[in-house]
Amino acid sequence: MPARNEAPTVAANVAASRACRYSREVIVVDDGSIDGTAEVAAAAGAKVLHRAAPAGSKALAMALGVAASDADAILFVDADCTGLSAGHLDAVCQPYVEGRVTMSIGFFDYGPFWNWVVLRCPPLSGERVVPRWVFEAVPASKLDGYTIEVRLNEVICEGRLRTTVRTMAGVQHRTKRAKVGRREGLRQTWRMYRSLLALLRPVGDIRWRTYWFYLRGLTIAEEPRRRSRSG
Ligand SMILES: Nc1nc2c(ncn2[C@@H]2O[C@H](COP(=O)(O)OP(=O)(O)O)[C@@H](O)[C@H]2O)c(=O)[nH]1
Ligand SMILES: [Mg+2]
Repeated sequence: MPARNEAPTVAANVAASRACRYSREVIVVDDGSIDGTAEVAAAAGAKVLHRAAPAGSKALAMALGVAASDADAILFVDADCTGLSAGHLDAVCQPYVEGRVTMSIGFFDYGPFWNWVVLRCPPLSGERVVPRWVFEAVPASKLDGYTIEVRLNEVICEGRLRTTVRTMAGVQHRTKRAKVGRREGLRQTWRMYRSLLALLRPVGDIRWRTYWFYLRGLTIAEEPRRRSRSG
């Protein structure tokens, strides 16, 4: 669980991750948080690691966490999720544990229409389980901030491996706007999307057809029922 200044939400996400039936250890990698994230995470039962470098990096934080574990599979969970439960994470892990897919991903719940769209888009979600070799197949030179999810996708797609995606009903995250205010939030969001777009050819090295390979290996899990049937 990479975490940078996520004190309001990290404890609940550590609790959900610890209660996931497939998790053995919850490792939070902090990057110089100044809001007590590390202390809150430790109090919630996580093992907390600190990155030494001055600049934050989600990708390098994840790499440090993976290196500190000997697990065969890694479930990544962002520290800023809201409404996340162990049941959501169990559901994300299950297809992987049963050997049906190499990568299983949970998406935030954007409502019926947007869920339909988002489940079919290139997956950027941080909530995903992969075998450790998939993470380790990303070269160190490509471990760069928010682009890590695209790099994991690249390993899966170029290997023609199977992915499943599902909506995690009721799960959202604290937006950058909520965390750092409107102006700074917009700036950070823009920088994140700019770094993602720059990965694509001709600027970057990701082939457009990678998405086609992704779709060919994709299974979309049944979308959650919002209302239970009466009677
Ligand atoms: N350790 C560490 N975690 C980070 C860093 N940047 C983002 N994160 C964490 O990565 C997760 C996703 O980041 P976030 O900013 O929410 O990205 P978004 O959900 O795509 O808007 C959150 O748990 C962040 O706290 C970083 O530089 N270092
Ligand atoms: Mg987030």
